Amino acid sequence: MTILLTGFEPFGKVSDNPSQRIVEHFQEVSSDDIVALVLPVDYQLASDKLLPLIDKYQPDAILLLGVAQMRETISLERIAVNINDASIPDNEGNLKQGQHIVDNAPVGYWSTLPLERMYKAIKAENIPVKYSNHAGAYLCNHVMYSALHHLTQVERDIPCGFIHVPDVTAVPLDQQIKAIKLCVEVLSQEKITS
Ligand code: PCA
Repeated sequence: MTILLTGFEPFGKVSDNPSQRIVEHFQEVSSDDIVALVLPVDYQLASDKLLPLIDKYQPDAILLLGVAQMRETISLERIAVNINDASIPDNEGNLKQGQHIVDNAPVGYWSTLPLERMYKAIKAENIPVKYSNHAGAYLCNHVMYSALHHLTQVERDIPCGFIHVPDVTAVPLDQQIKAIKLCVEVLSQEKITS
């Protein structure tokens, strides 16, 4: 079982990105089952880094993480949309507004993660969690859309989706790590039972 787990580097007003800290935790505890890496907050580079890794590792599941600073809970994202549209540029200064991520491609993709089972597992531990209908239109949505589109193109039917974590003042980092561990467990169970 191989799970590809990603987070993001700092950007804009986020000087310390909890999604990066979560990925670093998984790198430190190093498990054969998890390939964990931090993506750049750069539209082009983020997909250029992520998509070849999907082909290289042929993971059984993909769990993409990022921070949504204004939210108060873990957010399980339901849908990725084919648009880059943000009020701030990426870390390379690229400002994208109202642009397709991929031309002539579907308007959106549903997450293929077992969201209900993840929700229940996180809720059972009293960690704040909610469903969210989409991941915004900045880098997080960008990588979620890009990964799901890529999997469709290469005809790989594996669970893939995005989870936003809140600021550590809303949910402490150890609780965030616990929530993501629970999601990894759900994905491992999914593989065993399928
Ligand atoms: N959050 C941003 C991009 C990187 C991150 O961690 C987002 O929600 O799009």
